[in-house]
Amino acid sequence: MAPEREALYAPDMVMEPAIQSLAVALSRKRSIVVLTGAGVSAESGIPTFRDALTGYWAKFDPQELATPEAFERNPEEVSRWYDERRMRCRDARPNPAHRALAQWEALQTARGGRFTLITQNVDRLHQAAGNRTIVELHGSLWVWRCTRCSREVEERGPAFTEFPPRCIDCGGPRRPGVVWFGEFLAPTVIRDAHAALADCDLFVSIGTSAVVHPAASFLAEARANGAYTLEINLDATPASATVDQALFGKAGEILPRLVGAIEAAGA
Ligand code: BV8
Ligand code: ZN
Repeated sequence: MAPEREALYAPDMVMEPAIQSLAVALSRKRSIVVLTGAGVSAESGIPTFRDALTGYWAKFDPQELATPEAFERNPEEVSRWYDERRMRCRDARPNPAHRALAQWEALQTARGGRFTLITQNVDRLHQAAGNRTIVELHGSLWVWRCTRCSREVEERGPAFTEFPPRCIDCGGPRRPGVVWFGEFLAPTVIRDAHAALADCDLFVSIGTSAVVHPAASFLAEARANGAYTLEINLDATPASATVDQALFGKAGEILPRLVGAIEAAGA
């Protein structure tokens, strides 16, 4: 753990003074990059990616299901899993963590600063909360792509009635428009992420276990570019030992307080 940093846990008597002093420094940052993971959507009722799968899915490892091989082997089962997750997201609304990040971007932009939200999440709750500059690393659960003619449709309706769902143009099987393990991220997304990291003086990792690449390498990249690094997460992760500051607790509780303090500090 970097000597100058300290791990701060949720109890208010410790966290509050830290948030206040941190906020003054963060209010002066010129270019901010935030990386989010499934932990930011947890308080919207969406299980995180590595939460133990329940019910029928308990016997599966999500990492095994989120692959092109799994879809090849059993398109019905994989499309059913994704459609069940799409239904969970359909009932979900942005939580205070999402709203605080949208407020932070608006604040930073109003001050003439830069703010880029890089997300690993596929639920589009950051868009729903009002963030504008979003790099969607792993695609979206709402978009379904034909594996035969590549036609893409955004699906916001009720659960599919056939698995895999079929393409209305060519009848081909459709897959979720997400990036699976072993698949390459879109070149535009990689380009935008590295451009933001090259320029940032603050990097914040929120609600991610920091194990999936290339997202997991962004912290080191930002640090190498001289950025101050902060982690906000429920539990310690491989990133916790290298950030300048770690705040442990729920994103939906910490972020509104931090962004409120940043707003007050810069007023
Ligand atoms: C690629 C879409 C080129 C599908 C996902 C380098 C080293 C090692 C391995 C690799 C490497 N480069 C590439 C790899 C292979 C692989 C990889 O990273 N493997 C690792 C895991 C070993 N990467 C890839 O294949 C990527 N492609 O690089 O292409 C290539 C290919 C092969 C080989 C070399 C190069 C593609 C990766 C994308 C995979 N698709 N999602 C879907 O969603 O189903 S990733 C999946 O994991 C989700 O998107 C999820 O977002 C993401 C990361 O998980 P987290 O978001 O962090 O969620 P998790 O549950 O893990 O953690 C939640 C955290 O929140 C926890 O820490 C918890 O404590 C915290 N939390 C909970 N509640 C709260 C909270 N925090 C705050 N508040 C709360 N309330
Ligand atoms: Zn088609």
